[in-house]
Amino acid sequence: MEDRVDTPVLYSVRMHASTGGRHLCGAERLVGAERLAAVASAMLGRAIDRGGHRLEDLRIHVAAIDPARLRRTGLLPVRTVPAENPPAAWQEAIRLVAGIGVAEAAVRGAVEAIRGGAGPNGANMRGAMIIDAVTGARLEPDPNRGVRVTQMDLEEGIRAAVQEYLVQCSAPHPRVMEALILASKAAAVEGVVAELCVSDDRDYTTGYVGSRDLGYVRILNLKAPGDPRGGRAIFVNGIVSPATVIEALEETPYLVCRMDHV
Ligand code: WAQ
Ligand code: MG
Repeated sequence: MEDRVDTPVLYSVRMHASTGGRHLCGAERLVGAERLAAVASAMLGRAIDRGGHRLEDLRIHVAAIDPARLRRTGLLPVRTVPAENPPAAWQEAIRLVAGIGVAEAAVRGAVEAIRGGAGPNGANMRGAMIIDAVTGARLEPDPNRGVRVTQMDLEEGIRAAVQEYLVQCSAPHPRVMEALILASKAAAVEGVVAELCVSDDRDYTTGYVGSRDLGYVRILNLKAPGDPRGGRAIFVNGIVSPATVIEALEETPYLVCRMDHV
């Protein structure tokens, strides 16, 4: 599924825009030198569009990636499961995740946390909960922030094919592509069993579960329109230490470079 390769140097490009210390928008890519200027400029444009006159601070950080650390993996295959309402959708999510070796109590704990606001004060977290697949214990070092999955992108050569694939899947929204790239990396990290995600956007009601075995399974109506609660749970097995898994999720660059299923 995953191997080391020699590729021309890639750069991690990260943008973060804020106002009064509050996050406005962010983006990140892994690109070759020849595309750096275009990608940074597109990020700047996007932040200006989103932030308008509220935009106070914008940073773009560019860092070369050590080719020896780069991992390559495949895109998870996508399918969509309909559900009539949130209770039915959650039941389906729990059934799927419990079906691949996560203790049902651990999944239910994650679901309750996401529905109630996973941070200590009932707010949404910036990152993901890390949950022991057997005991259900929360393992993320900072329960306010959670663990941010970063350092991943599509290899430029398959971007158009992935876009076309998502149109065929009736899911052309750019946020699906972003989530699918994140989920493809998370699923490839050793020690990760499954991921569960609900958007924190009030009117985006589709969520997903992801894993190497399940693929990327979109679940409709995971929450009612208008509900601002969202979150992510990443279930880990005890074989790899949590610190190692977290380090890989946050720091190891992954390039999604294949669509094995198409
Ligand atoms: N790493 C870990 N957790 C994150 C990250 C990240 N990079 N970004 C967001 N989160 C957590 C955080 O708790 C958010 O509140 C929550 O996930 C949801 O983030 O196929 O839009 O960016 O139609 O709102 C799924 C698409 C969209 C489903 C998910 O998530 C589909 C989405 P959001
Ligand atoms: Mg959001």
